[in-house]
Amino acid sequence: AAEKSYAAVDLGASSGRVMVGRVGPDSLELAEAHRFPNRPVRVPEGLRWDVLGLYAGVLDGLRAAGAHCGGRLDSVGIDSWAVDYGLLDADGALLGNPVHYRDPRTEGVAEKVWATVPAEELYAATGLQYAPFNTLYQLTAARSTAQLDEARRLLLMPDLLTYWLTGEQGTELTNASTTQLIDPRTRDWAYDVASRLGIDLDLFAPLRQPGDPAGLLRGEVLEETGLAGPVPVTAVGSHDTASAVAAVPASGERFAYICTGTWSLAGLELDAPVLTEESRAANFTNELGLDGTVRYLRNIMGLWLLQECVRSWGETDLGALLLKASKAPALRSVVDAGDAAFLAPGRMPERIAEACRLSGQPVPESPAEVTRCILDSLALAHRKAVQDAQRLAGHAVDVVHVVGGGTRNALLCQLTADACGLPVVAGPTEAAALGNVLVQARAHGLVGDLAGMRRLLVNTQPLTRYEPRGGTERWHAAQARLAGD
Ligand code: ADP
Ligand code: LRH
Repeated sequence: AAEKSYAAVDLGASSGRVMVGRVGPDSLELAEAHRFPNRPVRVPEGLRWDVLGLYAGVLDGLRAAGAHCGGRLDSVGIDSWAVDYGLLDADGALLGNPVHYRDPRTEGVAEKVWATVPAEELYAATGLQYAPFNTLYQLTAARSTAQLDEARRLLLMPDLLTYWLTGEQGTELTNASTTQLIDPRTRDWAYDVASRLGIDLDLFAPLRQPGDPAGLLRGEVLEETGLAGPVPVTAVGSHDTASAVAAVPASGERFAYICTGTWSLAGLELDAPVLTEESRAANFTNELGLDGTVRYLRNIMGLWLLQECVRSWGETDLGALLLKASKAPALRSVVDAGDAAFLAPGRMPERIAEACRLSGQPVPESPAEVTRCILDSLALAHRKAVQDAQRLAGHAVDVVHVVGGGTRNALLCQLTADACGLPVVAGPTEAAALGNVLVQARAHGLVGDLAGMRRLLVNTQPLTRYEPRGGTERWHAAQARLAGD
């Protein structure tokens, strides 16, 4: 048949899902086969991912996906959050639970790294923004631990799950670019940085490009999922943000994007990295995208701030909370949503209140007021990232595409349009899964280049447009308040 069925496994920091994409030359439909929570676990040694639970969720999801298409899948692709990894011993067995990027083990580690490779040189060589959880810092924090000493192989999360499904090992490039061990100009390892920091690149499996074959589902997996073999696994843009950016339904080049979920990743798609000192100071990252593109963006704390508040309030009705927040006074208090001080879990309403108090603003009291403060702050951070990226890259835009779970939050989309003073086009919500599906379809010759993928999205996916309502000077003033001007 001209139409094919692909399973996209998309693991976000808050939930995992297995989606089924049906793709034809002019059609693209996405259905959810299975969704499961992704709950980090705190054990005595720190914060860990429940990787076996996630793998079980993937198997359940593949079974459900098969049921959607008569037991026949044309291929499977996996993407997940960045930077984290599992270590394998000489027999290929997993050593311990993968460490969560919010684990505090990397505190104070960057300074040690910079004593060997100064921060300026590191940026010039890797183009990656400073984040304490970059794999480079995680590996430095783990130096001389029994586990790392024992390790013979390191697999990033999507590569680890691919290995369990197929028995084959690789390191997919877009996600590898978040390790801070890749040179964004050569799109190959940053050999010099690694050797100066004593990081053994042989730990990594050979690089794979999005679209490369990544093996066949093992017999045992076919048995467990009821799928009819052979089912190939295809490397996709395995960094969830790379897949999401591939699925931004843009026409032309004058667009910014914001991938909103647990994080907000806001920036531009470029042909070449921006490695200037100014860009480093502004904490912009150059991650690698499809087809030689660079994802030039800034990490903003995102809906994590709200997730953590909702968790601490025990609130279950997000819709009602957002409705109340839409009626709360606008721009009363804002916090710096880019501040790494919000990275760790716990006590989020108190930490937000404290930040407002310290910057001399009214302290939000009710859940509706705190929620409004978070959404205003996110919109403000979106504005700043979109403005800074245009200036630093010399690349102007006239539309902002918002994709990911945050597109369900109409207030956030409208505030983002207002703050940026630009129209926002919201959707698709499951952008990462769509980008994942489209790269598989492309590997099978069903769709063309990135522009062709995007045309198909524009023609098939429901999108919502938000026009800016004016009043950008109020956002400018809020930004000044934050900077203490
Ligand atoms: P991730 O992939 O990082 O796990 P998602 O893209 O799934 O994140 O986005 C999750 C976020 O989407 C939640 O934190 C929540 O704020 C928002 N969201 C999900 N459903 C709704 C909804 N019905 N209304 C408003 N916001 C929602
Ligand atoms: C979003 C994401 C983001 C990374 C973070 C660790 O899920 O992949 O792009 O910076 O997780």
